[in-house]
Amino acid sequence: MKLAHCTPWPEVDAARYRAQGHWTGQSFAELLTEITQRHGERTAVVAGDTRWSYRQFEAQTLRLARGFAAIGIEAGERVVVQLPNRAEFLAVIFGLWRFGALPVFALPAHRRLEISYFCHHTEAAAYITTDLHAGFDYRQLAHEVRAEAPSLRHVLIAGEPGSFTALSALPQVGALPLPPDAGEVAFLQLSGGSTGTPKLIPRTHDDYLYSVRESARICGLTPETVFLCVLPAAHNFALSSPGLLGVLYAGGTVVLSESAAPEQVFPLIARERVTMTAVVPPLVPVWLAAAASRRTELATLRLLQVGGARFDDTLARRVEPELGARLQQVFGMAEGLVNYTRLDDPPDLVAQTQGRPISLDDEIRIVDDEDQAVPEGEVGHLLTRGPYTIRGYYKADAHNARAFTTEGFYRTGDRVRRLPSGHLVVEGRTKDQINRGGEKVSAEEMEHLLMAHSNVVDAALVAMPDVHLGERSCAFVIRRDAQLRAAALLQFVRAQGVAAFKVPDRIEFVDELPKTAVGKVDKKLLRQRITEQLVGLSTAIPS
Ligand code: AMP
Ligand code: DBH
Repeated sequence: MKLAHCTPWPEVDAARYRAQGHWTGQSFAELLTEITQRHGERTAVVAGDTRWSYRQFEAQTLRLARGFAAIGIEAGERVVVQLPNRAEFLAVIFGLWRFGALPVFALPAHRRLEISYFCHHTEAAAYITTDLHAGFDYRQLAHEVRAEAPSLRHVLIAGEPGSFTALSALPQVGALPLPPDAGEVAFLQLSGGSTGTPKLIPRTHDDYLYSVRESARICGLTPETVFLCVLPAAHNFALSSPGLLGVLYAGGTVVLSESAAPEQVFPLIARERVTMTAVVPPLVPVWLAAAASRRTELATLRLLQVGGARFDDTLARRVEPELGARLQQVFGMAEGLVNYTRLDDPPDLVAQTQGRPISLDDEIRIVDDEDQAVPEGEVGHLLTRGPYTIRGYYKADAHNARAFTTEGFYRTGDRVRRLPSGHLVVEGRTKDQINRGGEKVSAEEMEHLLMAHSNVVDAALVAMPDVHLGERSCAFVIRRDAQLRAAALLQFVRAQGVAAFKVPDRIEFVDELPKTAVGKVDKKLLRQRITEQLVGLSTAIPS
């Protein structure tokens, strides 16, 4: 691991993962060369009007790699990538990987505060984004980011560049540096986080590709697989479980969609003969409702993966009868560990559990508050360590001391129980986060943004139940004077430049925040309070 501020696996463990064949020494660049040799004329990527064979895809990545090298981006340098679900996303990341530059994965929803932070924190050399997407002009964002990020030497735009440089117009160098070593960090992935600032996750070629290969095997991928990507491509689920990378590894076809709405997605499934896709739980009822009248469009769909947040078992049982596709639950995390229900699991396990780990070498501990194992079958905190789970976040020493045990186990912040079969059931969480239908909001990050307002004395963000998203966020706020209105406070939060999904769904002004015996804000009580209030509302107002 050459990238500074990363915690490598101890050499004994690394040696074992290599000896077992988990870490093969192949980098992403070498993988692409190999799959292109094997599947050259098959279709690799379909997005909008773009349709690339593996050979064309490889040529695109090489052209970009030569361009990046020509403008002076070097191996080991960080490049913030914020692209919608278009073919360029894949060409850019493989282009960077070709000579060992490191993508830093941002989401299209991120705004000035987040992108500037990623650029700053990673001392990024470049920021690659798009022109327009979902009604938003990313070039405007790029202007703001560039003014705040002194390390940025380049802003590159996929599409109409405005005053920046177009990805399609990069100069070309002849010779490229050699591909990186597979033991090095390949990219920085984003964590949903539970702290004041987002945490970045250093993943190596070796560790990530192990999870990708095994995921492809578990999900039965073949060159005939046609995978539809409707979640943001950079999301760890869509990228690697088995996602875009797993499908490319298997020689299948990746179809990228910028929309997840049935009106756009169902015709695309029919046209491209899509066989599998991955969604977050809130999309399922929407697709089930649409399938009632347009199921014929889903005739080729064989596997629906659902993950990112807890999926309700009643909905789970409707998937196969109503969509005609088998369900697979996926419980994963960008830090590493991924669990799948297996294709041959009995229906009850598929409906009621979040699956079991990828690897026999995924070590699982389920413990109480003192880190002691709970009796088998009981609920406890999930700790994990293994061949593709990080040992530390990037540049986050103080947080790492809390997020990992001294033995290197990652404290997932999830509460789970384990069945005799090894399957895990997610029962809740201890991390201070709101899981808004798969989109994670760190309470502390939003509390800081609320408290930056001169009229706010204190703020606490908690989850409140929601029929569509599972959870939404509610901010309890103590204000200095009653002139401050919720709408103005929300406007203040937005104006700081954050992803819309993080902006509180509700504000409750209060005179004080309840405290626990040790003097911390009692969030359990706040969650209870807002839940009761919402139940009261729904019974008081006839629907
Ligand atoms: P992150 O660490 O930001 O990648 O988010 C991963 C977290 O998402 C996990 O630790 C869980 O809290 C949550 N999560 C992911 N998949 C599931 C699932 N299938 N059921 C419940 N929670 C999930
Ligand atoms: O929520 C996640 O982060 C997630 C869900 C499913 C994930 O990272 C994954 C699969 O790999």
